[in-house]
Amino acid sequence: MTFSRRLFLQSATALAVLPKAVRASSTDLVARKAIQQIAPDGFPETPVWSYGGGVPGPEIRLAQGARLQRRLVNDLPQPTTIHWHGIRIDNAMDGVPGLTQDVVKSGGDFRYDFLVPDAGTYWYYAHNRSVEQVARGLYGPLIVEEAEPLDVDHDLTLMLDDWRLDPETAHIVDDFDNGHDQSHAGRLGNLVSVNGQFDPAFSVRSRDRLRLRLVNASNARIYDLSLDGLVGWIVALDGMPLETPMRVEDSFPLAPAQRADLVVDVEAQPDKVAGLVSREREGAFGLVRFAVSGQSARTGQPSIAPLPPNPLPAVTLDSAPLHRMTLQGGAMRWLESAHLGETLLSGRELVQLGRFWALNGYAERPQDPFLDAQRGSVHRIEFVNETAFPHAMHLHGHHFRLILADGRLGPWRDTVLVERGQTRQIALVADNPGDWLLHCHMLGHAASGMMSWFRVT
Ligand SMILES: [Cu+2]
Repeated sequence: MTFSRRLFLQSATALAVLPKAVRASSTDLVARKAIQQIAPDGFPETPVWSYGGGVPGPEIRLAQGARLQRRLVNDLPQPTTIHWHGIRIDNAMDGVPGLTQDVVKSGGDFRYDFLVPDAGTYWYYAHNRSVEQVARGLYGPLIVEEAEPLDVDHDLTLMLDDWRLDPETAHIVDDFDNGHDQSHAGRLGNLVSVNGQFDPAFSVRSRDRLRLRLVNASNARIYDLSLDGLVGWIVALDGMPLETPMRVEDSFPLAPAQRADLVVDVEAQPDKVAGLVSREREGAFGLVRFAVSGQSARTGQPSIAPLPPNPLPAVTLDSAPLHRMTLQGGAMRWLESAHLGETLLSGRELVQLGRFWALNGYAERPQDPFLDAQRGSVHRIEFVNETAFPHAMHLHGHHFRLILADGRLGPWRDTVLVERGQTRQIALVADNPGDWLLHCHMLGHAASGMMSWFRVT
């Protein structure tokens, strides 16, 4: 038996209860082993690694500008840390081992304590041996609320994950360092879950208005999302409001670590099912179902107001220097050579060490920063993808603006998808002091060479 998605789609699970916004009362996040039903009913349960006993970990919700305090307690057999993705955070709280903190050893703990300046949809996850720890389930949502809540009937956080499960035992296949995955598209799985469940369903009314907070927690899968029986707008990307909400006409990509906030109206009639669908090369598959019963008195609106802006810096490109970062290596474009520290190694030697990728000729985080920026200075970074695969490039501690093909400034993001053969420019205001990681968010790529960093002083 294989875990075909079609099979999974036929074995529908029970209607899920709409989650209430749980305000975690405890200030501890305990990283520990747990058991969870990830595969459809009838399959065995899956041993996972979790924050607090479930995948995803508890939804942390707080007001914009509030202070987040959580003690990470490590009850796992491996050292770990937590990274708070997309938060323009105090550098010491960024959770990067060897750059901003020491690993938290088994039995140890660490107190995270920082302010959240921006409203939006963020997430947290393990940043030590992420290729294994995130694949085992160490992630959760972090929601920073706007001062005025949106007028919606349901505010739903939907965390997408892609699991590689043994079809007989439903155990996670533990080949995290598989060289074929790492040198190709990364670790792709055979079961997609939403909020740690296969094919969950939510109960809604026709004409209900929903806010969907989509988070891609997958190691490597890029979703191509479209709506079925729903109409609506993207109102924020990577947490940051769009100046003009974008109508969802067709499909839109969601790369690893990226988020999209949607406001959608349920167009499907009572007794029908609406849904969120991913259209990928192998075919389309449903991620979430919305079972429609009854009708709301709402009337659809032709447009929607933007979310209030976050306190982001102004971007002036006039004299901004350009820094090129070349993405190199991987299958079909194998590295001829690259540096590990001071040493230049041949492609063959690098492959033997499990290094398949390089950023500007370095197959690991280099000694010197890619960019040494004066606080407040503006920079253009140009990602040149010379590889045969897409990469989701993520900068820590900052959001940046995409520079569109015609030179205008595009949306704010913290993770940019650079397709194979593509060149993409971003504009960065380096206004957050510290040492910040810059890496590919296909976690197997990061583990096998695609890591760099920049410094702001
Ligand atoms: Cu990559």
